[in-house]
Amino acid sequence: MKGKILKLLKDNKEDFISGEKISQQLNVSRTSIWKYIKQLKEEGYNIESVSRKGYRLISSPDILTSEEITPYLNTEYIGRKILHFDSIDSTNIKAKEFAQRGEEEGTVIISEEQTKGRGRLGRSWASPKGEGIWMSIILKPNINPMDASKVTQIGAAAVCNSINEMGIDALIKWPNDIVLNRKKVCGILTEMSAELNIINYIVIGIGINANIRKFPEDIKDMATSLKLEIGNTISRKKLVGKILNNFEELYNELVNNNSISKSLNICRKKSILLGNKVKIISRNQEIIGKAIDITNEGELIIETENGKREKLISGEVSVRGLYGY
Ligand code: BTX
Repeated sequence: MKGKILKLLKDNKEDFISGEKISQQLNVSRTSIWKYIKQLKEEGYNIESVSRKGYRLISSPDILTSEEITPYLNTEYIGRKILHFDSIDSTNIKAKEFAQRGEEEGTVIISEEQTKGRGRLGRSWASPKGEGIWMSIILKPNINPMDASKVTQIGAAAVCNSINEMGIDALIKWPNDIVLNRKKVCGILTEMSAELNIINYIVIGIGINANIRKFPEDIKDMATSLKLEIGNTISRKKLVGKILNNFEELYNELVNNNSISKSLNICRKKSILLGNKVKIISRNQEIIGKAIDITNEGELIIETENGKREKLISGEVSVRGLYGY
């Protein structure tokens, strides 16, 4: 009901809408309306209330709730349910709990802050309050568990496309980073629960440094935010909407045709690695060579100095000048 009242206020932004009208349209008592308006005000909505005129929405807060993101969505199922938190340990941890308990595909968990944001291999992810996009999408694809890493490529393509649509020229650092001016602006963490041949669920966690103003000392040379690079505060809700829209389109290709060709075209076109000399640490082994291509399965092909070609499914990649190599 709160969402419906908010929608009415948003649709009537130019004018006051009377309590009576809201009550008639939504079939809810005047007292309940007053309670919901009070809640909205507590969430940061600036609502003017004038007796005999009614209510008027002056401004909305910068929060990533379902009510704020839905107007930007054109998806069928991705993000149609958004669970929003003010502060939690990690959206991936929360999403896994929900998925385990039967939450359906497409549900998105978003938090304004993460107190234990996670990167790969137990590393941590800085997630300050209200300055980034910290979200996880629950997926239940009927694909082979061996193909789960393809979801990371879909996520990288969706985020890169969306940032590009905002007029910012981000690039993809295979397999799970988006970089801007050679610094990391987004990281993706895909986790899965599976049995031998069947996936129970996949959680794809996306962390975007949207409006972060200052980074901790230990990562300030490798990390950046969209705001620091372009000089403006960006609309987090608009960007979330774009990411979910792009994600659904690209993910549908995997689910319906067992292919990620559209995502890979973006990953190849926007790759910061292809054509460059790279160093990769994969399964405790260090490989130096030239990044040649990304296969249709999403693996990176490296040509070493002795002409041997290696295919990698994941790894820690550095390029000269990027992250200190
Ligand atoms: P990664 O292992 O590739 O990168 C983690 C490394 O990146 C850290 O060790 C640190 O050096 C650096 N780092 C930490 N925080 C930041 C930051 N905010 N910006 C840039 N660099 C940073 C990448 O792992 C995957 C990150 C996924 C984060 C999302 S947020 C929503 C979801 N929930 C959750 O707990 N994780 C994911």
